[in-house]
Amino acid sequence: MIKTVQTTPYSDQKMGTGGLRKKTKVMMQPNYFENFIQSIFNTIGNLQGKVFVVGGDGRYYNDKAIQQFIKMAAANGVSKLIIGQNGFLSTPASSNVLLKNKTDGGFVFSASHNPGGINGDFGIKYANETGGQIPTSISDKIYENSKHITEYKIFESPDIDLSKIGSSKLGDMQIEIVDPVSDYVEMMQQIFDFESLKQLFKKGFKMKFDAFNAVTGPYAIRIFEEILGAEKGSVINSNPLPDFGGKHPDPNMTYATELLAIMNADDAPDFGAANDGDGDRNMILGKKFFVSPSDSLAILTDYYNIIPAYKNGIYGVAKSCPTSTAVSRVAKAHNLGYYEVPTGWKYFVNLMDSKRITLCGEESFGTGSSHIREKDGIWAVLFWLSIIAKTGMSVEQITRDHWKKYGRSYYLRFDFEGLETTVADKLMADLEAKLPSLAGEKFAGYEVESAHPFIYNDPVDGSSTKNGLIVNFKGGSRIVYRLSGTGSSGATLRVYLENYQTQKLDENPRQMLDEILQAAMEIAEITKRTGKKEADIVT
Ligand code: VG1
Ligand code: CO
Repeated sequence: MIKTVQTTPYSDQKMGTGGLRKKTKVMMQPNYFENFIQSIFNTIGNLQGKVFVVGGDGRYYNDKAIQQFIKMAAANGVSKLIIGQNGFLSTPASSNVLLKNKTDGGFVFSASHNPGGINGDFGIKYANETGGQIPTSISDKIYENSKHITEYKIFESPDIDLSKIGSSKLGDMQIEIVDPVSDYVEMMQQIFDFESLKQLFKKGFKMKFDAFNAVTGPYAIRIFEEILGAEKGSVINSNPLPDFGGKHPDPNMTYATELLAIMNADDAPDFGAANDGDGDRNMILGKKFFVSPSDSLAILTDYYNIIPAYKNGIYGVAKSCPTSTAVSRVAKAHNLGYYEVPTGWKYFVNLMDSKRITLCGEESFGTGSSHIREKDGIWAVLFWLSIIAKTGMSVEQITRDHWKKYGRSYYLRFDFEGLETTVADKLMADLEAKLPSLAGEKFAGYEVESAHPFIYNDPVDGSSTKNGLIVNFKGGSRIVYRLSGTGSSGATLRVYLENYQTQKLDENPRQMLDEILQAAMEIAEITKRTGKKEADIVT
């Protein structure tokens, strides 16, 4: 039975950098989730014949949300849903299923690297037929729709059993439950040389992978332990739990404490890695050694031709604006096309579809390629393992070798969290207004060469996006300021600092960035305006 439910709009259903992300309790308000899904359906229009992929990272409220989604899809005339078994699909796996089956879109219920649980966050990522998350032009329409919604449609039925692989029907809609892991594994086997990776582990290579009790556990166990032969226990926190066992599934130096302790011990394994809640981010570690994500992108790009899928050549490479300039030097050396886009993976999609780029990445622990249209955590780990297998070098040697060849971009991101939105907005507006007057000024001994907002003109669809403010110093150092678009409360100011050196390759990043940090604080009047003397999180 199809039921039409009367509803009243919520005013805050605007998608940010990675979809709609809210406190779980906000998402659980009456009709909140349903309003948003109906707004998407309304925006798409006629759903006859449409097929969507659905899954999530297993966090709290996933089970309820997926059931509601299935019933709403059936009531709105969707023809078919492809659903990950038990409601699980990582973001990269979802993009793969979406593209492989040429479906019309995909939904991942996840707040990515944000904590889960009833007191954590919940989110909705919506991709269209490109396999990537929708452009702002579409999310704006959905937002408009959400502000005027008066009713939604839902099929009245008992919950669907998601535990068994196979096909069934709800009303006229077909439901196909698929193994969330197998297609993904197959794709990885097509990209990388699994035989050489098996040899690596046969020789006694040791790794630890932290899945933070989120979605990547089953993928990592299957690939690293069962197929490649890494010893049992190589994957830690591998059991997906609704609250991630209380962990904050953000693979960085602040939250990956368990893995960092393992990798900093004297008996550390050769290699360490972690993924975020929905499996699109990665952190790479060696024995007592951390690889900055911006360096990681540059290093992967430098080694593209050792990977079977890329050995015949790649189109080009792109990074988000705040990501360090390391990859630009590799692009130049290999004579590759090079692009800089605003923060958010969706901006890479057009570049991949138009064959301008193959590889891309962000400083926020995201790297990927055009095999799908999302960043891909396990892909990045397999790429690193491939470089190690090929070169016989350690993570640290590979990275140091890179610095010797190209110089080193010392890089850190400083996050000022929990700011009042009005304070943060004014800080950015005032800073933008004074950028033109900064050229030639000196701060903490650094002279400003140029300062301007980052504006991206998409070469494919002609859209223009302004995101972030850049201050360039003489000598190659720079600051990028921007406000986060993924928070679920208040505002976060992100300050990205880079200091490029060709001779000093072995210094402490924090020290190398200390003066630029002072300059950054001074230029944006951070302490005066926010009361904060230092950043809350440094990654
Ligand atoms: C952050 C990162 C950005 C990333 C986004 C989604 O956005 O900075 O690089 O694309 O999260 O990541 P923001 O607006 O808070 O800086 V994920 O792992 O949610 O998909
Ligand atoms: Co994520």
